[in-house]
Amino acid sequence: MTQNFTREFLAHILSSWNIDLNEGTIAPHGNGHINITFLVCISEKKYILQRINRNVFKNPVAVMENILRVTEYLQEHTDDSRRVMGVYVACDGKPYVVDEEGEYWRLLQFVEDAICLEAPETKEDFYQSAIAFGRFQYDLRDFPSHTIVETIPDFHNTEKRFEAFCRAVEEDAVGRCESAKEEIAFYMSHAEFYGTLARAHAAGVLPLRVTHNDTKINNVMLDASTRGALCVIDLDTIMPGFSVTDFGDSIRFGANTGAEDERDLSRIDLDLDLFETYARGFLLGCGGGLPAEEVMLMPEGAKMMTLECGMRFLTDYLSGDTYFRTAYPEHNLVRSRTQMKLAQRMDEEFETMKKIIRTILEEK
Ligand code: GN1
Ligand code: MG
Repeated sequence: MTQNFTREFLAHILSSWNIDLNEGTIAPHGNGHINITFLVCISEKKYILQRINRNVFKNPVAVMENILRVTEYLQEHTDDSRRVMGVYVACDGKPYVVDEEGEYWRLLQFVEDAICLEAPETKEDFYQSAIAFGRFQYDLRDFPSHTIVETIPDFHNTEKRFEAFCRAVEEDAVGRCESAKEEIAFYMSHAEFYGTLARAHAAGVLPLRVTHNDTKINNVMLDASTRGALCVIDLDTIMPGFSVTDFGDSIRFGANTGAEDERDLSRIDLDLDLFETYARGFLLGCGGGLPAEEVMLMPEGAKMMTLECGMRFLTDYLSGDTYFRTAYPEHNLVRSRTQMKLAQRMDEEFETMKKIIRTILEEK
């Protein structure tokens, strides 16, 4: 997995797209937990170069085929090149390049005059990100979902995530269970809740749609001058899924008053004003296309994504940090604690969240 990213090596990779780094610059870019990202500048032209994480994406070819299919579909439905982060096809016609070590690389369009935020700076920023994700959902409403490969099976199957978590606790592979007793007990105590969305799906209330599945605000580009919604990025996890988990993951990340890896839990809270703001933007972006009984499950979606993500961080901590990129040994434990605090606040405010959604629906 470890590769030496010398300039010569990266220049060699870029040559597969017929790009000459000779006079250009290349530097690490962004804050993703999974792939490795570089910004390439050649004269005035910029590109995003990424190495795909093969530990996470076992079938990188399918990931790229999904992305190519979806971006081409979206491009056909818009005249604005900044509305879609397109993929560059390499000289051999493929949307990726494989290096000598079998690692997969891709080159993406750089969206000009756009910004990407780690947290909303204003309520309007969050509202715009909601419009972007809602619109993404809406734009793909007629996309043939059966042509999308499920590149990470059961990605948001929280019951399966819980099983994996229980196995990690049982195995205690690196002897860390003792240091996470309270957190383990918390995620165990919600066992009954994890099947809620699957049950709603089985009951016909929650259909499978084409969803993004990683709807953090840092996966949205906003116009740098107007700060209006431009496009959604990081399309690795486009798969069939539920609208309310796309909604919920945005709340988990963006309606938290603190960062995902904040150590001071007194800074973590659920901002109900941001919750409402996002709900309004998302529903507007969706073009009123979601039935009321589906929309009413948005609070469940928010709580599910928070518990699931917290459980995933904790599973990774207990397994020795093999999945998410970490900066220090307890990083994943710290992340699982912020999610725990946020989920506790969601438990307390659950009826308020329900009421907010009901009110928005009644206004229509
Ligand atoms: C990962 O790559 P990034 O940072 O956008 C993860 C998401 C998690 C998120 C938590 C493929 O997303 O599922 O919610 O970290 N992506 C994958 O910050 O596992
Ligand atoms: Mg990302």
